[in-house]
Amino acid sequence: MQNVHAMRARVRADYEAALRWAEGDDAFAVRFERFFTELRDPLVALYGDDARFASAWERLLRAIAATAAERPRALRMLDHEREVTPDWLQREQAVGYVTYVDKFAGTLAGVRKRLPYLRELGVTYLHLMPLLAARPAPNDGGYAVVDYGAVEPALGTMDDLRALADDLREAGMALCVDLVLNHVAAEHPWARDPAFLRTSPDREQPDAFERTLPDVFPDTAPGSFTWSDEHQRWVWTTFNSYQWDLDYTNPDVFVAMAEAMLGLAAVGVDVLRLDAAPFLWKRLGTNCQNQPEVHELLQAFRAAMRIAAPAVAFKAEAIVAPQDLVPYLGTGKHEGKECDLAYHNVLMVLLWSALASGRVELMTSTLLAMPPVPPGAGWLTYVRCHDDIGWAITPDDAARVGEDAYLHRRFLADWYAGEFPGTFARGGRFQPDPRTGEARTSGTCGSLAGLESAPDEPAVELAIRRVLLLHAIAFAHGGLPLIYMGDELGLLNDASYRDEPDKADDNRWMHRPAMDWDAAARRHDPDSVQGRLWAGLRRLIAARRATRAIHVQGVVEPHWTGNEHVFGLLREQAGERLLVLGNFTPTPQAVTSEALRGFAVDAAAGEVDGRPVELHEAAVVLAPYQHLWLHG
Ligand code: OTU
Repeated sequence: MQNVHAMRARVRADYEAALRWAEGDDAFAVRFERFFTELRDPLVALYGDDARFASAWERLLRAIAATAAERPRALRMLDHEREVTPDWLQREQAVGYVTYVDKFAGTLAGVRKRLPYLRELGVTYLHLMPLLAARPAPNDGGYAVVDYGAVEPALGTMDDLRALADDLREAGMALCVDLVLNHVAAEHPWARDPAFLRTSPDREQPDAFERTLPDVFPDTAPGSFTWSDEHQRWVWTTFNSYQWDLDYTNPDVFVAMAEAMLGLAAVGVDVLRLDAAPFLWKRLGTNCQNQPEVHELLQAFRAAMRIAAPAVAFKAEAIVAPQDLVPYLGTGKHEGKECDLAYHNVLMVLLWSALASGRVELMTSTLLAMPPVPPGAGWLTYVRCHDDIGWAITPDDAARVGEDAYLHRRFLADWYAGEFPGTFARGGRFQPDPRTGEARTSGTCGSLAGLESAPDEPAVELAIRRVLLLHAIAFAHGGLPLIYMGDELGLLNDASYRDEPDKADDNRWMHRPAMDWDAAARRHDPDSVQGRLWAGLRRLIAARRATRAIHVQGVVEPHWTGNEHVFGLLREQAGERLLVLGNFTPTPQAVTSEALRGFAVDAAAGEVDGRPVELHEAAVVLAPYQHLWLHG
């Protein structure tokens, strides 16, 4: 640790050098001063004793200074704008959309042509699934990168990405791109260097680690290590055998990944989705997730980005328990902030749970127990994404409402696999565990909500109402709501992946259908499924825009309605109050006026849902799956 102190003094000397590299740029000088210790301290703590650190550090400073110096005027302006608007991702106007480039529009150039569609929907944030050069299939949908400096050739070039980023900026939309930082494709040049990997000559270490390591893909990729003939060693592979984990104890790995991030910033990417963030640091005897060093790494990445390109934000992809999740939004050591956004996986799981059971006690009590989000950060709320739904219901959550977590998780897996009496859902079991009968769930929003199984028009209408209800809560919750490609049209499960050998064993592909532009063309027909969903989502987006209480910095609190089938969500910001009620059953449900605690119900309360409000003397009655927006 003596070295650490010496190193701290040494790196301070490099400060002057870095300032010279970005000579004459006052804004850079200010940012460099402001974030210097936030960059230095975590890195010195992680690598101060490592002989490789001195050269890595210098390379890092040069990369930061170069990125800042090369930033074109439009991006510098954006840097300034976002420095004075730190809540730019959390405003009530923000609405996200996530899609695969190829499935949506073939190529990046194709996406540029489809921007009017996204504009019409009201999208302000576009997340494109992995688009950097990946190994040939199988590549886990692009999550096995061979070159962080190039776009996947089938999708286009870096120039196409830059042109798309320019168009999006012009249209007032931010661009989010995936950054896979835990692992690289086995074919990546970095994977030729054993110092970039976690390897072991024999089974001793792997066996020791695997005693406490959970399997992410137990069914298709059991174990966390893969034998490499090339290295004659076991290589750490948390996910698939062709995704090789990087060794972040090596400072050169940190700098290589920082350079990849800075490269994307230079092209005009606004948000980086940090894939599989919890897994970056391994520790024997643990599940090798959420280790304290992960937070130091993220704080250092963030500080580097704040100096080079402060317009760029980070989104944490950490599907972990709430107490482990909130630190990714920045409550760590060194006063460093980390990510600006994180997926609210718990809300997503609770929405589907409430829909299956028709009961809201678990959602109400679990959300009440959620730790608050640190100031300045926000949730990403969503109903579906490209991954499976893992039924993350803990024994504590279930016990609070007198349920058994294991039985409830099994019920949800059965219900959404379409194998429970009375279910409306058509989905698939993902990575089923034959020992426990548990499984995660695959399926599109439309299929899971009953559109696929609906035998007649009344059932179709109920399914549409379910889709809209879940989105209504996600949109009202606060944070940045994300619409998953095709859900705005009710696209159903796509079985074609089963005919593709490289995808057949991964049923997450069932909910990654190609965009159906013929279906999209029906979106203005008010009688079509597409027209009803489209109009419903547009009403939600308009309601969000018009409601200041939705601003993420305000209060977000579940509200007990006295009816276990009707969820209540209370929002409050700057004196404006909003209570959203949602009926999670296919039958009418009443909420007494007393339970509304002063919120008056008027005709306008039903406008967002699009159905009239049924008022009785002392109660309001919600139609099947109806949501009401009460202002107070
Ligand atoms: C992520 O998911 C991606 O979203 C997946 O599509 C990838 O397959 C995977 O990384 C590998 O790149 O476990 O079941 O806590 O939940 O990183 C999906 C984070 C996953 C993990 C998450 C991972």
